[in-house]
Amino acid sequence: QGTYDVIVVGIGGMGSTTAWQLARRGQRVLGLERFDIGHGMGSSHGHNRIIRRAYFENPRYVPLLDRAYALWREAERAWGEQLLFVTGGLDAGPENSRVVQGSLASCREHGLAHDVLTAGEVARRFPGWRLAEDHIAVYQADAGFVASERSILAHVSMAIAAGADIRAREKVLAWEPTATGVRVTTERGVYEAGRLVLSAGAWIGDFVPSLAAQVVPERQVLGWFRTSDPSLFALERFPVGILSDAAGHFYVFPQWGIPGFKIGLYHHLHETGHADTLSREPTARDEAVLRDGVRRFFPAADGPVLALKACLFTNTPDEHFIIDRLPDLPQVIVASPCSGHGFKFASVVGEVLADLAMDRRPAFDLSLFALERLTATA
Ligand code: PYC
Repeated sequence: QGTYDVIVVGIGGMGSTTAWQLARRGQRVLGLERFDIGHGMGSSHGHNRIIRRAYFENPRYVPLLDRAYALWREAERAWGEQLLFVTGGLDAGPENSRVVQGSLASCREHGLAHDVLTAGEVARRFPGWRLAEDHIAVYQADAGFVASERSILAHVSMAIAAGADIRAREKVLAWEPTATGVRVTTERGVYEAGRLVLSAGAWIGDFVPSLAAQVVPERQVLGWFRTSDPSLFALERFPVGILSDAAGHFYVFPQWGIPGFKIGLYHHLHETGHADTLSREPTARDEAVLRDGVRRFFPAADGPVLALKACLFTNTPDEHFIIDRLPDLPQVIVASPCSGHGFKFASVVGEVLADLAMDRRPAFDLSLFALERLTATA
């Protein structure tokens, strides 16, 4: 029913930016989304996601972050709406924690401006935060958040305006290689293209069965809590942050979008399964897990719950991304499992995937995200 240069499967965070980057370069793009554009079944809903440059996970992400920041600003100029909000950010916890030491390592390796603050200094500068006495924090002024839901809508709109053929509520049933590229069969039609980008998030294992055992969808819950003093949680006074605790890593946001202070806990209740069957219905237990962090570290936000939303992580064994071509089928590019920390990179990943789909060499070292590292240990 149609022939394209590139088919993008999954029009969420990564797929929407990829479709835009390809369409603005004049590529004939088909974007296929199984749910609605801007849906609540995947990994990007709940309004916003943290962006931070002092990347505790690995300093090798920092060059990508530099480009991600620039591309978020470029998308804002093209679209005419703010997508990136700078609030400052704290990476906090015991001095020897991975969050603090990893953040400092990225600062040192890349010469990032930062302050190291004691718990008392954090409380004085940012009174919504109450760290434990033995905690310290790395403060980075240009951290903040990206408006994730708004970004998907903006990029899809810009992709369509640039000529992309975006179709939602169209589930992909199968794909197969052809002599010239790929054929994709959906519930509504059959399409061919030279290249295929699989950015299907938590469903990636359905499209690349050889990866299914290695990429694990996990249920994650976000909570919004009413505060006793909203001014403590305003954008200008409350930095985003990651807080290392015995319970795991809490991550927090100032009040924006849904009223209330927003908090999540990485790997929440460690509930894994297939993306179709993991519950998106929040429970009282979900609320209790988050409220425990609120009470201990953000006591002025211990008011009634205002919203709870379940979304999905897609975890690799080492929690680094997958961005690569399939080894035997180089016309097929996989970019999905972001292990819960991917959205901030969507702007640059869209550029990288467009480069790969157009056989251009991306400007970054992508070896951290290579498929080979997973198959080598399988
Ligand atoms: O990458 O900042 C992050 C993040 C917070 C929660 C999950 N990921």
